[in-house]
Amino acid sequence: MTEEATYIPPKVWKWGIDDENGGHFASINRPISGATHDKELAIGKHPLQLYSLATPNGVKVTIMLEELLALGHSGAEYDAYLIDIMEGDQFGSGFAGINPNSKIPAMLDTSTKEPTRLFESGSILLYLSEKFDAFMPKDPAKKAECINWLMWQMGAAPYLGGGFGHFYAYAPVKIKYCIDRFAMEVKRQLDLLDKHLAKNQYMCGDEYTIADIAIWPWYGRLIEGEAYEAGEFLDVKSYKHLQRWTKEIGEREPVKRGFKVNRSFGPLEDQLHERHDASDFDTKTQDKLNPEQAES
Ligand SMILES: N[C@@H](CCC(=O)N[C@@H](CS)C(=O)NCC(=O)O)C(=O)O
Repeated sequence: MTEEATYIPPKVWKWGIDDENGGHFASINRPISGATHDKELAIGKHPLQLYSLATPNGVKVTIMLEELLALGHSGAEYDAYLIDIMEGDQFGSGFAGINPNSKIPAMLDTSTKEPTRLFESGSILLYLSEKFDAFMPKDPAKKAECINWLMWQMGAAPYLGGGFGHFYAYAPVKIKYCIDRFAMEVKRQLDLLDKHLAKNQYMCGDEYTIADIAIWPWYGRLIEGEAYEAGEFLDVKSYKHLQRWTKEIGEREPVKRGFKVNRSFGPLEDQLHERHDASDFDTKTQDKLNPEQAES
């Protein structure tokens, strides 16, 4: 019998700090919140300062900012700094001062009287859509629908990432019970989105909104077979309407740009570690900064 099958939880859980079987991310997780070390954050010249990484939660914000800039909102100019969560940057004092929850993305709006701190990707999307009056329907019923789907994404994605993705791809052992439980839930979510998108061009009818911007980085990447190498396992090709929506959004230029910001993994031409100017996309991706590495 495996240890998992025979494990009897003790009366009081204790942090196994030396436990080598903690799996992927175990070394960065702690049962204590707050900063572990002093580290100030850099501040650039633009109104918005973003501290992030191109995970799906991070990409939501960089897509939103690139979409706003594409609409001509110069107040959405931003400096994006890379936070390496595997190195524990999220536990630095400066970062924890903006997000006490120590998770990317975190943002500072320096254009307000006192700088406004922002954390939780859904909250950041809502804040930006209100500040620039964009990507949110004006009609009250449609606005409610948009917020419904935004909140759905915030609640649903942890089952996909922390549940399915963790147990299918990262856990040190493959546990059938866990994989079955979360594969069932993720397939249900995919079916829900597929049925909705059969009747709607975007999540809120014919308007592209922050609901699409929140959902695409998680469910679009999964449906492209990119997340957790689970495309075949989840039979993602069968969700035809979700495939159509994913492709349509992925072809937007601001989405392509937002996808690259704070990316420190994957193809070098997609990695723009920091972004301080629109021209950085042409000159500062890793293939441009390290041409020898790009050729090898
Ligand atoms: N609900 C949060 C989730 C943020 C989150 O989980 N961020 C992850 C990366 S996707 C992170 O920073 N993890 C580092 C850690 O857990 O220490 C949001 O949407 O902003």
